[in-house]
Parts: sequence; structure tokens; C-alpha cells
Amino acid sequence: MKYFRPIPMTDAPRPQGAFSLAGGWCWFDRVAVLERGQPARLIAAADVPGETLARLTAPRAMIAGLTLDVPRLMGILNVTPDSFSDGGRFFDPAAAVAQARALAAGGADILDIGGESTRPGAPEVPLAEEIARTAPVIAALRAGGLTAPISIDTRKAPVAEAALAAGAQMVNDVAAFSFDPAMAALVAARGVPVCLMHAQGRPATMQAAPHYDDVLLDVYDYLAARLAVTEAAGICKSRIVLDPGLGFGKTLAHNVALLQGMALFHALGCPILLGASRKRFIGTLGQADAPQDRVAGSVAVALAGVAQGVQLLRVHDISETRQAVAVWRAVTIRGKT
Ligand code: HH2
Repeated sequence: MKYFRPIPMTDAPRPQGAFSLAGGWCWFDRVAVLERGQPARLIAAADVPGETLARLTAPRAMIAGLTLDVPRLMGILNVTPDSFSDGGRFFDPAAAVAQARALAAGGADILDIGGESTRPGAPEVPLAEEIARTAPVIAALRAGGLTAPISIDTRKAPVAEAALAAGAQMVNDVAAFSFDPAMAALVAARGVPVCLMHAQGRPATMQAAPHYDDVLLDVYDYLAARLAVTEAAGICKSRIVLDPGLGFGKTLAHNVALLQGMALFHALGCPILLGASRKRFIGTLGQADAPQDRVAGSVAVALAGVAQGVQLLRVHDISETRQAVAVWRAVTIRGKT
């Protein structure tokens, strides 16, 4: 099987005959053809098979009311005692509400609220507890007039259902419907967008010995398979976001390979979400032991994602990322600021 990874470019003017990448801010006129066990080779974009080229170039539909012709920021709020970066800081509902408002005021386009840590080694949170952590915070935000879209970060249908009833309008499932099969029916019935993320293994054991034949192509195949299952469950492709799941059953080398090859995922025809913020591989590369010391490295990864046309960045540090993306766009994409 052949895989087609566009080589994203941003400098202006866009040459004649170049194609828009997903209707966004990048263009491409060359594509790397990848095959398992073979060296990559470059071809002209015009020589990519028609269906793949159509998926690579088609503008993406709005997600939760957000157009995706510019990079969008998803602000992370973990209402947990044990998340790897912000665990315990926003466990108190009043602190969570205040942080959500601060993220929105700082420029978050959408908030991602979770009540179960999925850090390596994390234990599973009982259903009732996860609902009690998340739904009241979402209800309080809506009661207080917050209008920013909210996504619920959960693997469990009852948690998603309670969050949607409280005012969320998107589901972010790090298990891509493989943990709770009832998720697909819920998302289909409610007509909400969903993010499907790749993970190898479950949080409790996923970092024990992750293994891939070819991490980029294996993750691509997994996401393609989950996309097919999700569409078969009656969920329209225009409501599906895909995420390679950095840090979920991945070594440093795996994370780096995924980031370097990120543009491949555009060939699936859906918006891409990148969640690298403050993760351990950034600490390893940037020599920063504490998650809160990984902000600059996280911003660097976010910009690397934007340079490959990634539409959604899931980050803890909204104002720093917002500023970096705004400046990067101003100095890189002439005529598109
Ligand atoms: N990463 C985390 C949680 N949810 N969802 C998506 N779609 N992509 C990600 O990369 C992702 C995610 C883990 O980060 P965080 O929420 O900060 O920590 P914890 O799981 O410890 O609460």
C-alpha cells in the first residue's frame, strides 16, 4: 500500500499549480510516497491519485462552530487531583470555573474539560466520580454565560452524555470508541463532533514497551480503521477530528517520527488535532523535568504542527501559544494575517 505525505509550504506567493492543504494556510506541490520497507520518494502533487488528492485539498468543515482555515486553540482543563501537569490545581469546582474563564479570556477557541487523568500509570476513575467532577463545572460555566464551545475529554458514554446535557458540544475520546462501545451510538444520536485519538494500550500500562513496525504508518492505519468504524456507526465524516495521540504508548523516537510526518494525516480527509502540551518527550528533548517548565518547548511543537497544517492545538498555555501562533502567521504567511 502507498501512503501520500504532502510536503507543506507556507511562503508566498504560492506557485502556479500548487494545491491548498485542506483549505488552510499551507500549500504543497510535492508529495512523499511512503511504502513499508521502501525508501520514500518524491512525486509531483498533480500525480497523486485523484481520491487522495481530493482528501488532501478539500477545505475542512466547521467543528463546534469553528472554521478551520486558521489554527484553533483548545484550552485544557483537568478537574482531577492527579493529571500530570495541572493535577490538583483545578480539582475544586470554583477553581475549575475560574480557570476555564481565564482560558477563554486568554484566547482559547474551545475548552477541553476532563475528569480522568490518562497519564502513564493512571488508575481508572469510577463513572459517578468522573461525572461529578465534570458536569457541574460545565453547567456552572454555561449558567455564568460562557459561550465558548466545550469538549468533554472522556472514554465513557455516560460521562459524555452528562457533559452534553450540561452544555458541552463535542466529545474527545482518547480511546477512539474502543473503551466504551456505547460512545459511538451516543455521538451519532446527538449529532456532535468527536475527536478520535490513537493510543497503544491503556494508560495503566501503555508506556511499558510500546512497539510499532512503522509508527507513522501504523498510526495512520489505525486512524483510518477507526474512521471507517465511526462512519459506519452513522457519524458524518464532517464531524470527525483525528489525533495521532502523542505520548500514548509512544517512545521519544515515536513522538518525533509522528511530528516529523504529521502532514501524512491530512490524507485521511479530516481535521487534525495535536496534543503535545507539556508532555514528557518535550521535557526530555528540552531538559525540563517539571511539566510547568516545558512551556517554551510546547510552543515550539505547536508551531511545528501549524507549519504542517494542523488545525487544532490542545494546550495548557493558551496565551503563550496564541501569541506565538499569531506572530508566526504574521511573519510566515504573507497576505493571510
Ligand atoms: N492528551 C491528554 C488527554 N487528552 N486528548 C487528545 N485528543 N489528545 C491528547 O494528546 C490528549 C487528550 C493528556 O494530557 P492532559 O490532559 O494534560 O493530562 P492528564 O491525562 O494527566 O489529565
